[in-house]
Amino acid sequence: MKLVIAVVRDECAAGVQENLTRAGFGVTKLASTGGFLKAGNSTLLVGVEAEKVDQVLEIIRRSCPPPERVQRDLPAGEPTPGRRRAEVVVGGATVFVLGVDQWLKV
Ligand code: 2BA
Repeated sequence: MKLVIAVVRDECAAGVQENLTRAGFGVTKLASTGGFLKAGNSTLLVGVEAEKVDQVLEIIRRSCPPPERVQRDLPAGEPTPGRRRAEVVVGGATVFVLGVDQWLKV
């Protein structure tokens, strides 16, 4: 059993969630905030059998616009004091796949 954690842009979160649900996967969407840009994003939790992880990753991949490099205004203060703009990657998804010891409904 695995837990897929995917951080995606808010704009594509609903599409990813819908496509995962249509394909029969359980998904939970959490509102989250990126530490660097301090902007809202979405974190999706998907509990899934190990052999279906690739299917989940493929749905995430095709539901999010591909990553691209853009210039963005940075929020004031740490961790980049004095810097106003930076090149960052937007789009795509940042994905973690974790092993799950137990999956229970109690
Ligand atoms: P943010 O932390 O707001 O980062 C947004 C984008 O800014 C990153 O895109 C990256 O291109 C750039 N960036 C982040 N930290 C940077 C730094 N110290 N110096 C220069 N540029 C930096 P992504 O890498 O695609 O990350 C998108 C979002 O995924 C992140 O939003 C954060 O919410 C999450 N994330 C990324 N890596 C993570 C990690 N190792 N652990 C937990 N969450 C992560």
